[in-house]
Order: sequence, then C-alpha cells, then structure tokens
Amino acid sequence: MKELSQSVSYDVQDGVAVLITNNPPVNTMSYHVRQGLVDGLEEADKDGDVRAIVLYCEGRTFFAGMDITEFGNPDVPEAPGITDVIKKLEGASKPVIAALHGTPLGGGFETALGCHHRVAVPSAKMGLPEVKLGIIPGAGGTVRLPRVVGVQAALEMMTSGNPISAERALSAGLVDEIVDGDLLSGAIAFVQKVASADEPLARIRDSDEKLQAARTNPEIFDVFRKSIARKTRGFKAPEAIIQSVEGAVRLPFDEALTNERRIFVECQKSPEAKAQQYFFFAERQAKKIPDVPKDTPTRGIEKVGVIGAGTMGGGISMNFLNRGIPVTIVEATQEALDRGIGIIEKNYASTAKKGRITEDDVKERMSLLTGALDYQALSDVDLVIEAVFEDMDLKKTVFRAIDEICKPGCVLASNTSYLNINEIAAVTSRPQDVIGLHFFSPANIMRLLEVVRGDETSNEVLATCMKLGAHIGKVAVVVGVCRGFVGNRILGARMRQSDDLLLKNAMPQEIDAVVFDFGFPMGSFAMRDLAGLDIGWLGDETPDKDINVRHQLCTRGRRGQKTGGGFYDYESGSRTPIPNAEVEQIIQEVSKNAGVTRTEISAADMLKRMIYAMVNEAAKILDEGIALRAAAIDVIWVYGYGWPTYRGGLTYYADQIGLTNIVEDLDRFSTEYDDPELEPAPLLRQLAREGKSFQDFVRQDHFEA
Ligand code: T1G
Ligand code: NAD
Repeated sequence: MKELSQSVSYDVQDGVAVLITNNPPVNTMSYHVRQGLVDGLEEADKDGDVRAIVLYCEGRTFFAGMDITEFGNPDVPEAPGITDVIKKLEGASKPVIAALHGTPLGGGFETALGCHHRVAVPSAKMGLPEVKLGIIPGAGGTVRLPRVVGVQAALEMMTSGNPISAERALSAGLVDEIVDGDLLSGAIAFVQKVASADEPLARIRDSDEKLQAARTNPEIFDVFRKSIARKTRGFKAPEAIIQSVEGAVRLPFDEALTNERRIFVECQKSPEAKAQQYFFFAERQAKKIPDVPKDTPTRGIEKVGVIGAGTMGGGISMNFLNRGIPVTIVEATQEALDRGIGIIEKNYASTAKKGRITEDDVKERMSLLTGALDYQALSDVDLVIEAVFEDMDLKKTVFRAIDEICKPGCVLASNTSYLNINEIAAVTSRPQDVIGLHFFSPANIMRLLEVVRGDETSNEVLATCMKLGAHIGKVAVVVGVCRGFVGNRILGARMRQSDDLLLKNAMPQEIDAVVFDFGFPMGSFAMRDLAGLDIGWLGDETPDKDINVRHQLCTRGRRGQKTGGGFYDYESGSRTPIPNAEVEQIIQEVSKNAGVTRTEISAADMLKRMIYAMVNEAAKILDEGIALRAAAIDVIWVYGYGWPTYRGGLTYYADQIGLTNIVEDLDRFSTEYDDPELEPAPLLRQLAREGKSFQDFVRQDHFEA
C-alpha cells in the first residue's frame, strides 16, 4: 500500500490497482483527493502488472461530490480539476470500475460515469443534486447521463436533484451489478472478468443511441420545461440544466463538455448559487446545539402516544407509523376518535392509490395504530405528544393527567403553536421531561419541526427529540419559549404589515402578488383562506367589528376555501384565488369606518414593509436568544413557510441587502406609517452601526458550553 496524497493510497491486489480514498466525513473530492487520483491512474496505467483499476472509498460513502467549501477559494489549487481526473480514467488503457456505496453524488457520481463500469451495494443512493446548490453538474453529468438513461430520465434526475436507489440504477443501466457481499472484492472480481474478456472499453462517451429520440424530437425540451415550470419558479439552475442537455444532444461529445462547463461557470457566479450554497451549510449548522454535546445520551422511543386526533394529531401519528413505531391516539369522544382514525386511513389509501406505498404498507401502518378514550392507555409509552385545542387551561389539564399516568422517563411534548411551554411544564412534577414539538400542517408532509426548549428541559430530552426528528424525516430546529416561537412570531410580523396595507393602501390580490413574485408559494390572504378565516375568530366577541375585515367576511359566511370564498372566490374543486368585488367593497367600507384615507403605495415599498418587518422581528428573536443563530431562522422559514432557497433565507437576504439600508427604510416606514413595530430593533441598529451582518452575530451565552 502506497500513500499518493493525504487522502488517497494505492494498492495492487491480484493484478488490479485499487485507488483507495479516505477523506472523512463524506469523501468530498477535495484538491488532494483529485491529485491522488490523477497520480494513481498514471501509475496504474504504466504498471505492466496491472490489468484493471478500481476506485474505492473508505468510510460511509463513495465520493459525495466536490468540496463545496473549496468553491471560490483562491488558496485551493485548481489543477488537477475534476474534469482532468475523469478524462484520465475514461481515457485509461485498462478497464476502470467504480465501487459504489453510501451516497455517490454530484462530481462523485460524474466520476463514476467516467469509469468504464460501476458496481454498487444494494443500499447505495446515487444522483446529481447540483440543482439544489444553484448550479448544474459540471463534470460531464449533463452529457454522459442522457447517453445512459435517455434525455427525459436524465432531465428528471438532474432538475429534481433527487438520488435514485442502486436497484433503479441497475435497471437504468447506470450500474452493471449489485454486490451483496464485500464491495471491494465484488468490484475486483467484476473488473477482472472484464479485463480477461479483452473487449473494447465501455466508455459512455462512445454510445449515443439514447440521444436519437431527442434528436428527432427536440420538442421534448419545451414540453419538459412546461412540466417543471410551476415547481421550479424563480430557480435558474433547472433551465441551465436543460440547455446543457440540449447541447449534449446537438453537439459532438467534447464540444458538449465545453458547453456544459461554460454554463456551469455562469451558474456558479450567480447570486442564486451563492444563496443556495449558503443554505446547504445553514441547514447543517441548524442541527447543532452548542451546549448539548454530540455524545449526550438519548432515550429510546419505541412507543408513542398522541392526544387529540384532529388536524395535527392525525398527521403527527402518521410520521411514526411510517417509521414502524406503534402509536396510541387518545381522543375525548368516540366520534372524534373514529373521525381522526378514518382520516389517517383515507390519507394512506390515497397515497397507495398514487402508487407511493403498497396496500400491505397501509395495512402494516394501520395495524400499528391503536385508538383510546382513556389516558391510561398511555401508561407505557416513551413519548406523548399533546395536540388538543389551543387552550392553556385544557393543555394544563392534559399535562397534569399524563404526569400522573406516564412512566418515569417518558417525554411529555406539546404541539402548541403559541402557548408558553414553561407554564405547561410547571403543572407537572417533571418539567425536565417537558418539551415543545411544534409540527406544521399537514404534519405528515411538512418537514419542519420546531423543538421548543423550556427553561427546565433536560439536554437528554432535547437530544432525544432532535434525533427522533431526523429519524421521522423532519428538519428539527431548536427554539426558545416565546409567543409563536420563531416561525409563527415572524409570520405575525408580516401579517400585521399585510393587514395594515389592506386597510390603508392595497387589495388582497395586489399585496399577495408582491409576496408571490418574491418567490413564496402564496401570499398572506390566500394562505388565510387555505387555513380557514374562522380559526381563532371570536364571532360576536370580536372587538372593533366594523374595522375588522376578517370579522366582516366571516359574518357573511366567507370563511375561506372551505366555504368557496374568503378574501377571494374559489370555483368548486379549484384552489385558484379569484378577486371579488364585494370583498373590495367591504375593505373600502372598513377603511372608511377606521377613518383611513387610502393611499397609493409602490409594490417595492409593500414588499419592503413586509420583509423588513420580518427581518426586524428576526433581530429581536436573535437578541432574546430564542434562536441560536441566524441560520436557524432561515431554515425555519424555508421548511415551514416556503421561503425560496434561491434567496438563501430571511437573514441571508437581509445581509445581501445590507442592514444599514434596511435600518434606513425601517426608520422611514415607522415615521411615515406611524408604526412603532417598524422601529428598527436595537440589535439591527447595532449590527448596522458596526457594519456587521446577521451571520456575524453570535450570542455568547449560547456558545459558552
Ligand atoms: N462539500 C463540503 N462539505 C460537505 C459536502 C460537500 N459536498 N457534503 C457534506 N459535507 C459536510 C457537511 O457540511 C457536514 O459537515 C458533513 O459533511 C456531513 O454532512 C462538478 C461541483 C453526502 C448525503 O451536493 O447531500 O459535485 O456539519 O451532515 O446527513 O458537478 O451531506 O459535520 O461540519 O449532510 O449523512 C455535489 C452534498 C457537490 C452532496 C450526507 N454534492 N452532501 O448527508 O451528513 S457539487 C452534493 C449531501 C459538485 C460537480 C459539482 C450530504 C450527504 P459538518 P451531513 P448526512
Ligand atoms: P383540531 O381542532 O383539529 O383538533 C384538536 C382535537 O383535540 C379535536 O379532535 C378534539 O376532539 C381533541 N381534544 C380536545 N380536548 C381533548 C382532550 N381533553 N383529550 C383528548 N382529545 C381532546 O386542532 P389542531 O389544528 O389539530 O390543533 C391542535 C394543536 O396543534 C393546537 O395546539 C394548535 O395550536 C396546534 N397546531 C395547529 C396547527 C394547524 O395548522 N392546525 C399547526 C401547528 C400546531
């Protein structure tokens, strides 16, 4: 065994050269990896005793792509680049095979496509996720992949960025063989067979029959563009991928590679790519809790109890059933219990109908669900999640009861959206075991989980819930206790601005258009119509009825999509909001009742008022320590509220605008609109004054573990 670089070594086994890479944690193709591979390929190609070459990685995965931290880093040697590595292995005079395990992604998978053969373990998941980083595959992926799987499948893989299983890769011709036993010996055995067959090397560049269909039917590209337009709105990279694949079909191989590289470099320079790459690392940062070390012990969660089988209780239960964890769901009445369980079954049935799960899966998951009307049924669960009405007294009653019944060590969690976790914990004898687990609706779909840390919550309970969150496929982010925690608190700031704009300046469709054009899936008023205008409506108890638009709409039966109309009209079976003249009339009347003279406002100022109010609230949240870092706020708004990742995140966006500019505009707005909430927060002023950004902000007390 010979060391070629700090991460690559060279070994010859039975006439096969094995280039072994070990670059923890995920074998990114850092410059020293690339150098080692080039040197190893040269050596192997020259070595007369060597008949074939294997690329093999130690650790948890084959190359997971280029090292994103090297992007734009002038201190990192550019040469040899990844394209040099691939050129060398594709051009080798001896068969080269890639031994795939873990997550061969991006440049790692492109390297494998440059090899003459690929074998994989059954658990491998491979793909080209560059689109998620705002770039395109830049090492031949857009040119070689279509030559193996065809244009349509290649476009789908690269514009979604989602990996595929080894089994799918085998059936798609991307992998030659699945190795059930030891991967390295399987790869060596396979490539020795190839070497002794002495046939021409199977270079993907030499085969283009899979491109013919697109050559004779170039419309395929426009059809594909239309099919992804809605879900990729605002993102630049998907179109860049399509253009590069068009080049791969139109141009000779090497010219297509050059074309791809040109498009890659253009994307890499874009603000969208910088924003999405910021978000890649923000998401990983948000997982870390400074004062809760990685080795903090966690509790086993084998059985779960859910109280309340309403909108949230049902969805929450499905997350655990999906992972094979038995759930006992407790309701107040048999009718509510039957309704709740019925909805879970219906949801699974429709998922099975779409072919995403099998009928057996449905049976299996429903068999893990037990309904009950008595809390006693929760005496041996490891975790209880309460999801009853949002009423403090009721929640306290529930927590007093489960404190009596649940076994020692059971984690007691509340799914409250706004209420004070410390106050709930205080009614129990074990506040250290109480935590908030704030799921988002629909709870079986939305990936965000706000993990609300109470003053007494133990590190063990916190670590247990963070681990469990990842286990059920959630992006878990720790937040402190305040009204609405991080996500809903910032949403409140935006909604108050949109309400004020509605009263003084613009109509729902104008305000929502600004938010939609910014990149959100929908605006505040369409969102409220979706959730239902009567959630939290006090009916006759509503104060200031004649200057409250929502009250005026609800009293007229306009309660949102569920009644066919709210701020907008909805045709039956459609979710498309249609402006309504009567609603505009109501809004005009409310303005008059409020003594307001409506004035014009530019779309730019409307956007600034809503977004900067959110930025201001984010500064307060950071200052109070409710969020550990700015990145946490960005992750919450991307996964909970549809903030577009091509804008990085709320605090990242603010930093790009410049906090000084935001303070200036907020000062103007707070005076012009006489709105103290727009008065810049002390931390925002301080950071602006010091020429700092949100990313620079670190709360000392959080990080003095
Ligand atoms: N570059 C730099 N660091 C990376 C990295 C990468 N590509 N991938 C992971 N890390 C770090 C990560 O920040 C974390 O660090 C640690 O590794 C573990 O990651 C030409 C140019 C592989 C599926 O997009 O999807 O190739 O926080 O916590 O959940 O076309 O990481 O511990 O300090 O995510 O087990 C294309 C990105 C690059 C894959 C593992 N590749 N990575 O997930 O662990 S662009 C990707 C992932 C490219 C070419 C282009 C995941 C993973 P820390 P983790 P995980
Ligand atoms: P819901 O009205 O749909 O369901 C609440 C359920 O609790 C009802 O089925 C009711 O019968 C049951 N219930 C009431 N008292 C009970 C008791 N003593 N024992 C057992 N069951 C009882 O409400 P929801 O929307 O599911 O909200 C539940 C909780 O989740 C609230 O705290 C809410 O703030 C929070 N939440 C809601 C959303 C959302 O979008 N709906 C999102 C996140 C969090």
